[in-house]
Amino acid sequence: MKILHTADWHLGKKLNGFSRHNEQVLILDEICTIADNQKVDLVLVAGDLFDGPNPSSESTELFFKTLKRLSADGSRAVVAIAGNHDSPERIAAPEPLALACGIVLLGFPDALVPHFETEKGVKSTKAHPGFLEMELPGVQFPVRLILTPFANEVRLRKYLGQENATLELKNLLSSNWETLANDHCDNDGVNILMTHLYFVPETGEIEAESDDERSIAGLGGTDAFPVSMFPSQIQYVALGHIHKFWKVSSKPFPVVYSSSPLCYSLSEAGQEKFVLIVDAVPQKAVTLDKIKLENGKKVFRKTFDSVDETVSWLSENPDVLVELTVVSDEYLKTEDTKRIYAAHEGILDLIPKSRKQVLTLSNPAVPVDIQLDKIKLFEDFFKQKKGQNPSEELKELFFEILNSES
Ligand SMILES: [Mn+2]
Repeated sequence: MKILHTADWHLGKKLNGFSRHNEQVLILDEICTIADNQKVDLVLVAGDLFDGPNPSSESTELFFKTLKRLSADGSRAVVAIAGNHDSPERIAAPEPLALACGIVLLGFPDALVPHFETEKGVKSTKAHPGFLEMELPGVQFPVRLILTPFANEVRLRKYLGQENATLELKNLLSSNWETLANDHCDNDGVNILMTHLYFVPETGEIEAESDDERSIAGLGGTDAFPVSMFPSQIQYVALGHIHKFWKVSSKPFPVVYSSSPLCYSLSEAGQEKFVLIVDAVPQKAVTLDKIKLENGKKVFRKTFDSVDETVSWLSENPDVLVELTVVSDEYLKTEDTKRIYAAHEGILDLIPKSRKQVLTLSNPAVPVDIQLDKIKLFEDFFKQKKGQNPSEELKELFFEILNSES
């Protein structure tokens, strides 16, 4: 059977105030086309479906349209779990409608999926809190899913004590997974685990979380978990949370972050984005295929030495999002700033930077002399604040303001 693994859609996400909605429409269309072309039997969406707990109607509509299309009129199963950005209640609310189409939406880690069956033959055959077994049309064996939406001390409060909640959470998850796997995951079916948490390898590389996700540990969230927590019956672990494609571990089975479909923060600048196609049969190692997504805008962080260089790069790369740093001797003039912004629609930020040493008020190069004339004082002040000389234009403006006040 073929499984499409995606995650971290973050519908409604803005980057430095830039709406990504139009890109999200295109990228989800691309994912639907891949699911059709690859003749996928099951789609897994590993959390952070929306960017926030109260998505707009625009994002909600896109979400349901996409799930409906992915479900191919009830002939393909679609399973989506809540991530840390999602409201678990809101994700779970449309369950009765969604199940009728073969779409499973899980909000809480202990959710129990009611029995469902579509006319085209997607059918639940067993369910426990956090576990679902299904029969799929054209697939000769059952697929078992251990499903854990984002879990932290808050969302699992009723199961955890007050002290050392993080360690308790780890023990609770691993013992729960172990029990579910022992009870339901034998060699007659395909056994998959999907969750939205931060996992790290037993040793070696640790992946930095993106700007967006870094704050989680501080928000009543969870620390990194080791991959050794997964039960041995599992053949593939579909993860969400880290926005970069990352195979956390490949033995004894792949534990993988699929990547988000778009670059959602500047720390993801330059990343390629993927969906994963997992080919699975009982008792065998799965095969994994990365399919690169093409429809998202590239995100860049660029530094240029002159305004001309900046403008020429911008005109050669019209369809990207970019954070610009422009290094110069003199502070950027208004006309320079205007020229740069006029050259491009996707400037996330424009950071002027001086070649000279930056002086600060706490460390001024010269003590302030109030006998100096006002223009000279303004120049010194500007130099201290910005580390550059004010332009003639700016000095003239200051002079004008001085005169108008007298
Ligand atoms: Mn995310």
